[in-house]
Amino acid sequence: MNALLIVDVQNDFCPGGALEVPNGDAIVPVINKLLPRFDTVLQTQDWHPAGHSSFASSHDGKEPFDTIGMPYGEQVLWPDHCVQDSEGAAFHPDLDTSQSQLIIRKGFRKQIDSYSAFYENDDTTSTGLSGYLRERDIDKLFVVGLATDFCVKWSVLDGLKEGFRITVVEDAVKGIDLEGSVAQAWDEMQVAGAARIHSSKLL
Ligand code: VGL
Ligand code: ZN
Repeated sequence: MNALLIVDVQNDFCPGGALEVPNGDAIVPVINKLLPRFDTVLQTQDWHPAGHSSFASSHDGKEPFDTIGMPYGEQVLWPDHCVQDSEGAAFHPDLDTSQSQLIIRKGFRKQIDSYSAFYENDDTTSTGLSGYLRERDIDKLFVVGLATDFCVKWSVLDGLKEGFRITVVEDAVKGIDLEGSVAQAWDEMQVAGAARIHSSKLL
């Protein structure tokens, strides 16, 4: 069984948002068009408490996009974004969320960031998504959303490790692109076994 996984299509990742992805909102109509092709639609929502450890503002002398060593490894520091219950954390108003059957919130533990839909950045704390998919006999995910080089990439790599087949819809993802990180993300995803297609192939 297939499912569509929509990663973090939230106001803060769209133009005008706190951590805007260039043209992030351009994927919204593409995703809406794909929805009728799927019986199962799942979403993730970046959902941080105020003062989250991934925010540069939580660390003296640090600026957004600096990096810092965390107990679980290197962490990029971000502008404050997707704070719980804020407008920035809401889904883009044009995204049709009516078909979404599950929304996985992530990044809600103050001390750990969480890019992937499957595991938090410590690579150990599970979101429970693998179990949900297995119980529902879903073995193949089509992944869309934001950002290609962070939450999309880590969701894809973890999903492959968990044994799911994964296809990334190339015109339904957009990236932040820090020093070539989008091209690198595509490399990593494809080397790990992800397929890449254009949405027109699904319509
Ligand atoms: C994301 C950086 C910080 C993402 C979330 O959705 O790709 N990136 N939090
Ligand atoms: Zn975040």
